[in-house]
Amino acid sequence: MLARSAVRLHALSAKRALGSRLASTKTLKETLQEVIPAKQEQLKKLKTEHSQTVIGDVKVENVIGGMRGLKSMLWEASVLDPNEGIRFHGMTIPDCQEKLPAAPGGKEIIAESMLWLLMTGKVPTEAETRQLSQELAEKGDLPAYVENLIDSLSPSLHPMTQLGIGVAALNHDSVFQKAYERGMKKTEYWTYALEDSLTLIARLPALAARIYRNIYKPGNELPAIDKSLDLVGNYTNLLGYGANKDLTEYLRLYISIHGDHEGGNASAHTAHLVSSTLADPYLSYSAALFALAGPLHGLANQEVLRWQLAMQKELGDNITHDHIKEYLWKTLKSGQVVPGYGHGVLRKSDPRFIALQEFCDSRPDLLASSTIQLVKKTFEVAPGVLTEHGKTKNPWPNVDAASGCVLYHYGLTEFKYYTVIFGVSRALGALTQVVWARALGLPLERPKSLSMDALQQLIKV
Ligand code: AMX
Repeated sequence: MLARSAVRLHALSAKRALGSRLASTKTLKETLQEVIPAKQEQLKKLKTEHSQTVIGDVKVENVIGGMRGLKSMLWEASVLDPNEGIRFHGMTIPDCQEKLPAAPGGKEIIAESMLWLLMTGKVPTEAETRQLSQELAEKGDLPAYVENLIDSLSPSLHPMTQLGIGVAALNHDSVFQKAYERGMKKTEYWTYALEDSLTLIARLPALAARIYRNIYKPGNELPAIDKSLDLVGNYTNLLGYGANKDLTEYLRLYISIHGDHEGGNASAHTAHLVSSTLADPYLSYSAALFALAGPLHGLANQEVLRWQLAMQKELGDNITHDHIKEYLWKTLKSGQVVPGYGHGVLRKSDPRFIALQEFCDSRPDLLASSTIQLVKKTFEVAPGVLTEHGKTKNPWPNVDAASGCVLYHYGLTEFKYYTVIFGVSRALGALTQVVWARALGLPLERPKSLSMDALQQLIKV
């Protein structure tokens, strides 16, 4: 009964959304409906004609080395080149900056235009982008049961733990889950996965901002979702920084270019693995957030700032390159990693780091900031020190070498919160994959594991 009424509600709300849109503008769902058949056909051809074609070897180092470099997952939205960095459906970050629509009055890419590109492989028009913003804003309010749940959590609970809990609880309203219980057809899976994914993305700003308010600004009133704003415009507003147009533009850029980084990174892979069990998008993305909460992954942006502030505290003002060099060696000799440097795949400076540096270079206040200057100075020294240290395969900065420091400059100084912003961003790519995995009918993930004895047996052969 409950299942049927939820599904009816889903159909009704879709109809209502369709009714209020511009008649000539296609929705994201309609555009996906057009592009899915060709991709299904492409996969069918790959399966029938090339299932047995060898594209690589499995070495012992892959098995004991965290599966690095093993080509073993289908991921459509983006591909990471070790030297060139990320490409979203073939488009580099500068391509996206040139072609994807910005917010009215803004210059930077917005989450909606990036989401459209990731989902469909197409550059959205201005009208399509605005319509998606409107659709997300209309779905953006948090249900009362999630507000109550988040308000009941201890403010000492890490913001990422709270975010994961909130996202998992949103599955109370999962239309995918309800339709599955009702017995939907496999061909319908992706439509319900899309509906849940859009609702989740839409609700993330209100959820993430509520966590911020509860922990850092208790007693502050949370504004209502502004139906005329884009997703990140609303997020900054809810965080209480809406008046800072530069911070809003920074977050638009950061959230868009950080939205997907192919499939093998721990959070994206987790979402894909969990959703392959046909767990709904909320549960799948909640699991991903707990992978993101690890210091070798998403927590790095908080760690970079902690590391940099400790350096500033120890060395005072007027920090020279030699001071930084010494501090880097001290970090390395104490057995710690230098946060913000190195990468599992990249072998050059991360183009996302470069895009954030360019953002800083275009604003005098950021150029004059001692925090941002220290990021730059560290970048001038760290690759040399890490190369001399000789362990990391990539001595160059990743996106997190800069990301938190810009937030800090703009007054968003609660760095334990930074990974939550990463979590809002990565939903774009991870949920795109959840939708496509259902559209393509990808199976349950189940790689083969081996014990050391079993591995040795194989080596003997
Ligand atoms: N500082 C010191 N040592 C480093 C290092 C760094 N920044 N990066 C890698 N190394 C070390 C590794 O710890 C490893 O040492 P070990 O042999 O004693 O275990 C060795 O170099 C080889 O590692 P690698 O193959 O170059 O890297 P990886 O694929 O195993 O790990 C990453 C990649 C990102 C976890 C690692 O470079 C690191 O820990 N960087 C610092 C943390 C960080 O910035 N993470 C953010 C990543 C981006 C993101 O998810 N946001």
